[in-house]
Order: sequence, then structure tokens, then C-alpha cells
Amino acid sequence: MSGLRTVSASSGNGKSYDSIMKILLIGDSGVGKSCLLVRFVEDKFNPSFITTIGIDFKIKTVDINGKKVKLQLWDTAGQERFRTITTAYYRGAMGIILVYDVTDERTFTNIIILV
Ligand SMILES: Nc1nc2c(ncn2[C@@H]2O[C@H](COP(=O)(O)OP(=O)(O)O)[C@@H](O)[C@H]2O)c(=O)[nH]1
Ligand SMILES: [Mg+2]
Repeated sequence: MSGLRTVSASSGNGKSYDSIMKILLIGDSGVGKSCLLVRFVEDKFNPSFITTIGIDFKIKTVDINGKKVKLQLWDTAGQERFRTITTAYYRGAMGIILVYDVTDERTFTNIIILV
């Protein structure tokens, strides 16, 4: 997984941030997880549907009370692939963002099942 290599490389130069937090995005496929992530990290929105393949993460460093906190935000390929990646995905997570589509109640009930 390319992401894990990035983490260990970053850990080597301890000056670029004060702490690192692994945050997960979970929820059904198509609820907008990837869009939410791209909006938060790059402030962009692409309306075309591009299915996320495998798992990936984006990095955003934020300033919290003068500390540089490096957010490592993990995205999934969606529910259908979810069970196969559970262990690696959850490992070391410090926060989980539950994402559902407000126009589709099933995506809300599905997230309760996931949690
Ligand atoms: N109307 C609307 N569509 C959205 C919103 N967020 C994402 N989408 C669309 O919903 C589809 C699925 O989004 P995506 O981020 O790929 O979902 P993911 O499978 O959970 O990663 C895409 O076609 C997006 O353009 C939103 O806030 N409003
Ligand atoms: Mg996605």
C-alpha cells in the first residue's frame, strides 16, 4: 500500500508536524465520501462519479492551538469492498467520519450496521 510507505517516510522528518492523526471515512458507496475528502483537502468538486479503487488517503495539515496536526484522511472503495479491508483500514484510527446520503435513508441505516 503506497500510503503506508508515505507514513514511515514522513515519520523520519519529525519537524514537519507536531502530531499525526489517522481519520477514516466510512459509508456506502456513492454517498460522497471521496467528494467530501477532495473538497476538504483541495477545495474542489468534480460532479462526475469516479469509483474509488482500493483504499487511499489524503493528507492535510491543520493548525490547532499553534500545533501542526497532520491529518491522514483515509478513503475506502465503498461497502462492497469494505469487509476485505477492515483490519488494515481501522488499525491506528483516531477518528471515524460516518458519511451518508441525506436523500437516501438506507445509507443511514447501513452505517449503523457498519458501526
Ligand atoms: N448533489 C450532490 N451530489 C454529490 C455530493 N457529494 C457527492 N456527490 C455526487 O455523488 C456521487 C458519489 O460521490 P463519491 O464522492 O464518489 O462517493 P463515495 O463512493 O462515497 O466516495 C458523485 O457523482 C458525486 O458527484 C453532494 O454533496 N451533493
Ligand atoms: Mg469514493
